[in-house]
Amino acid sequence: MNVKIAGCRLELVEGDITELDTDAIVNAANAQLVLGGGVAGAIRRKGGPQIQEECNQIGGTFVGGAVITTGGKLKARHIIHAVGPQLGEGDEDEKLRKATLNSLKVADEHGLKSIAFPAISTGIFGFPIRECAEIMLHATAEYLRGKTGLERVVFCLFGRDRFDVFARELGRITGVRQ
Ligand code: AR6
Repeated sequence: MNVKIAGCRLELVEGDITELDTDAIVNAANAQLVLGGGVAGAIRRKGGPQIQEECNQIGGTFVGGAVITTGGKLKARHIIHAVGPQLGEGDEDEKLRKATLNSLKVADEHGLKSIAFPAISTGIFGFPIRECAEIMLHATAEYLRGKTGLERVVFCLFGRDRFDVFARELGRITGVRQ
């Protein structure tokens, strides 16, 4: 599913984010920047040890923050490590919104043209998928209506069910149905 928002293509795909060749892929990180399971585990396995070493140099960031490393051996040249909230810690919606906006900002600051997001916080961190879709898609649409050099933003969803939730939510926001 594809829509245009202020000249930028916003795309939904189903699959493994570590296979994508966007300028950056976003890692669903923790505040310590220790690559654990889920998306982070796939990045660690396919990208090689260099990514964790770069994370160790940075040391960590706040919940809602985003930092950048190289993509190691991955097709994507950069990884943007975005820290989403854990369900139950408080102020989750705003933290997820900030994690999305800060990732887009970091991409722009580095002159990147394309970025791919997973559904941050909806795996090990336990945040509900529908609310995630609403928050991340709204934040992205809002960001793209401002000044940006981004040409393509992808949401890469693991499994048909999660893809369908994002597709419904994107349809609701843009009025486009597919
Ligand atoms: N490609 C795309 N999406 C994926 C992939 C993949 N390869 N693998 C999982 N997902 P999670 P979180 C989906 O757990 O909830 C780690 O230990 C998954 O189905 O990766 O933010 C980190 O180090 C779910 O919908 O991230 C942190 O400590 C979504 O990606 C913590 O988990 C996010 O799941 C972060 O937890």
